Amino acid sequence: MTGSRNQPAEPSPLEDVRAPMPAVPPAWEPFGGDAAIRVRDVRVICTAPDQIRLVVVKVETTEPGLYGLGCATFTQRPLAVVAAVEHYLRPFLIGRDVHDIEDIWQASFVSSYWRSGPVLNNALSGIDMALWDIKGKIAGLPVYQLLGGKCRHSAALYAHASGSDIDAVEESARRLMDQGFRHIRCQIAVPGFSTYGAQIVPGKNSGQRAALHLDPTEARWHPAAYCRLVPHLFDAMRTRLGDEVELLHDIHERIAPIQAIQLAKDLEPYDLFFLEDPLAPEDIGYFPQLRQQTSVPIAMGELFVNPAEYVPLIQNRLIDFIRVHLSDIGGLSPARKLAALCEFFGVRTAWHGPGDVSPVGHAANLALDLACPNFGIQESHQFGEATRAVFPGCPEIRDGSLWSNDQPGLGIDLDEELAATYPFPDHVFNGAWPEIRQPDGTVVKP
Ligand code: GCO
Ligand code: MG
Repeated sequence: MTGSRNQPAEPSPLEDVRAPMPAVPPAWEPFGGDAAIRVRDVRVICTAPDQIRLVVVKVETTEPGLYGLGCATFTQRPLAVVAAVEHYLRPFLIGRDVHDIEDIWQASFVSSYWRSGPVLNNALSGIDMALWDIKGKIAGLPVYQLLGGKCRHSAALYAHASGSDIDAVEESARRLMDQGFRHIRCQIAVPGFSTYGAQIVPGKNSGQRAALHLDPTEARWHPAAYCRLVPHLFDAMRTRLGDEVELLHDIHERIAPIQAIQLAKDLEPYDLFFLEDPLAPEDIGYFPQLRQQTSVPIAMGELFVNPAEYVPLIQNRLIDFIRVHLSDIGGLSPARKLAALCEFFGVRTAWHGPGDVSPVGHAANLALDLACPNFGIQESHQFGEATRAVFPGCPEIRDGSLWSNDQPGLGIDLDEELAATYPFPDHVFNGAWPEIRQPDGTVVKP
């Protein structure tokens, strides 16, 4: 706009816009100087040595022979994670300085605008853990040293006892106690129903059954029979196994919130180490009521994918153990912050560690277990020989504890040639979580 004839002309905003722009330096260039070690390529390796579909990301660097491995296993939707890494993260990350773990995580996280969720978090985890592995290799130090060093020599484990009746669960628990385990998760089959964690019949698709901890050919479920049976199981276990063993149970979000509150109260006399996933992630609003009504220690969170789910439970002191699945929250970087947050609220760690966490993911769990003062317990999985051969350096179970080697990085490798001989199996349900329904046909949560 020009001024009136009697006033000096004011500069027009439009003219400003049309004026040549001064040269602006680009907002950002990849960090690191000429000597930086950069991401040369990102590859995804899919393998199922024990019939469980595992996804591992390999970040290759400009330094010959230097690479890192990260767990990106989302066994029910593995190919979606592969696509997220190959189509989106790989081109986004090639050329970046491998040292910039935090910056790479933050930039990748927001680059999809819509964020979190198991697919994108697993993809991010594959990259993130691999970068920690690389940083350790460059430093010549195990990752637990980068995280502050050891607080303990090994991580106490809990193992899974299960059976078709109380005697069978006792026998299964005693076998584990004989192997040195002092923390035993007890799960019992409810006759005629597909109960989470119940005895798995070996045979066809046994790997998938091992991953899902249930028999996918039995598709019915009713919560009332389960809620009646479980207190009897723990009454018997406490009487028969004595007071020295720690007992745990996983509800696996199978029952209504008010049933979970009642079951927690019914289990109080048996002095559980923890009661796991009493509520589905959709029902976390019930935690204050649960907490007010029972002193049973609560472990929660293997299904969480977003800080908005877990931060309030910690901040309000509503749980005792945080149990997230590292790759499902985005990897080691968010998990180490979460562990530190938990420390200030008296919450202990119990990272999710089933067979559908790859040995690389177990190595990342273990790095945190060793370095965090507020470690609580680690879930164990006894990998089969085939998986151990594909992943040299897999953490070792001895005397009911998990032991790390002292190799730099995560201390674990992947034999790609051998991995390629174990392609993904064709599972029933394509490996997805099977539909379990109440007798009237209503779908139930896992
Ligand atoms: C556990 C879990 C697992 C999950 C499995 C889903 O506590 O170990 O509940 O068994 O069911 O990881 O794929
Ligand atoms: Mg569980």
